[in-house]
Amino acid sequence: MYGRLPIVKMLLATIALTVVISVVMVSINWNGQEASTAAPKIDDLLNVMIVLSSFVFSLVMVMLFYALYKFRAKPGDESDGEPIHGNTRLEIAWTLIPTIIVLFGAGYSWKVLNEIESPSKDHITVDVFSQQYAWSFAYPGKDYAWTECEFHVPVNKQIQFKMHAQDVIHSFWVPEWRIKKDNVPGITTTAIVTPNKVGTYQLICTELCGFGHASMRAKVVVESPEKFEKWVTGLKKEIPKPFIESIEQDTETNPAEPLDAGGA
Ligand SMILES: [Cu+2]
Repeated sequence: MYGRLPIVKMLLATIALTVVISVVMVSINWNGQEASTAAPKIDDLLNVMIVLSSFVFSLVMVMLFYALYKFRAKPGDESDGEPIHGNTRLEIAWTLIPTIIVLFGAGYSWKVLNEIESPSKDHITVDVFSQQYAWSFAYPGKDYAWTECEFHVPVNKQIQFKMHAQDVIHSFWVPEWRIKKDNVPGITTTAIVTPNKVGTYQLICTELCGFGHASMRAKVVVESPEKFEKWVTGLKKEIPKPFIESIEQDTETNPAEPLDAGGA
């Protein structure tokens, strides 16, 4: 045998490398400005994941380079390697540690998702219509006031977006809100967001949906409730009939018949 490994030294090297990588990676502002109540929670989750990944990466690198250096073949050594039959303690460790890390990540993500998706009674609903290659929006609380390529919402109020795809799969994404949700034909999906910073943002389609995908954007204005009321009551366009039909087919309030019932 090669004798005891310098476990304490390797652990110290792993911790030092973890700290260096984490400091660099966490200091980078990966997601940009935060403009919803969900954003800081999602960014914190990302930072915790970065630290955990840095630890795993550092551990693997320290062990790899130690093994490469310590057990390298001497010049002229053409013999076979020593036959090794495994190491039960090591195998338990490399099963248990990743399991604990993954379970911790799952539990923490679950908690964050629960918090950011918890519905509030005091919310407004906005219907979102996506089609190749444009967005439009209707306000059910305002007689289905309808707007194309631009929508406004009041600040510090929970908004429940009901997504209705008219043709292929699109995806609703406002980077500063962090929330991203697929729009799927035949299914109504919901995104819950509480914008908490007044400003102008961009809604981006983030599902490759065809030739004009890159230009499928809309202007998002977060403003005071007074300004929002004024803007929404000024909307004069009538909502097109197919969109009303999409709302009526809402799969959340009208679940589809079981597959075997229609004989289709
Ligand atoms: Cu799209």
